[in-house]
Amino acid sequence: MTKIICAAYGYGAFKFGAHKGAQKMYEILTEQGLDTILLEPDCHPTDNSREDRILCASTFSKKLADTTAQFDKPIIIGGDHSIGNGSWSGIYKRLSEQKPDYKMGLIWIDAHMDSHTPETTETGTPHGMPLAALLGYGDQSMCEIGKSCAKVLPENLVLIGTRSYESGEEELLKRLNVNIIHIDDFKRDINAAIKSAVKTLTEKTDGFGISFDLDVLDPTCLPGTGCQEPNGMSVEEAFKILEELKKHKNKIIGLEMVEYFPELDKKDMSLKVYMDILKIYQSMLA
Ligand SMILES: [Mn+2]
Repeated sequence: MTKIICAAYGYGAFKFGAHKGAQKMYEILTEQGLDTILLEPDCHPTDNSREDRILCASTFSKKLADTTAQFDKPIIIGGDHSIGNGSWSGIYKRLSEQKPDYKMGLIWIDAHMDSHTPETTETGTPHGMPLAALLGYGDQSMCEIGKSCAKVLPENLVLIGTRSYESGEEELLKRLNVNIIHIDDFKRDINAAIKSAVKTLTEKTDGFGISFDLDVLDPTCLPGTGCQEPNGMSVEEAFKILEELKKHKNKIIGLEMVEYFPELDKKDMSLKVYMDILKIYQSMLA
């Protein structure tokens, strides 16, 4: 049975509330009889300093990595996106112990790049940093989780739906030649965009993971998330990506969904989408 890990961490975002998404999902899924664990933070930032925020995000990600490393193909439910560093560091640790030199592919379905280092960030929020950390850039406490090395090679990473980012993180990803599929390119030719993503995820990898940030969707269809960005994907477009990736389900190593804010939702419309994504996730692992 698939292990579902609800990672109730919300201090990584500027707006506090994503932890409630994980807590709510834990209640719903436990009620449904699914095999679910709830992880809560042990570290609580005492002030708004960057150091404190980063320390607590790293502490939680370490706890999460210790958990994801125990299970085959887990589903991780956030929480804010800072947990991504923990999810994938733990999954990578497990797989690289089974096969040294394991090549992990990763698709980051998100309006943002999440590729800041403490040096380039303007806001200092850890949910803008997990991808840089997974690539091996950033604060040492973030980069050394699971294993003290980069968890994903730039050539095996693809971002899709990108539309809101700062120059520092864009420079890092461009310098590393990461495949970034901006929302306009995606909308112009969805089939070509998905084909490009699949190529990156499967060509030189042993397996790949999916990280889905709800803010990739347009706020008109998904109000229940903390960093809404206009001009997003429709629900149908996002599901099409997942259905195409499902054709390669034998290579899937783990699945993550983040940034659900119940307090910002309208008549549970975001919850419904979140549950639909979870259903697709479960079908990918069946
Ligand atoms: Mn994100």
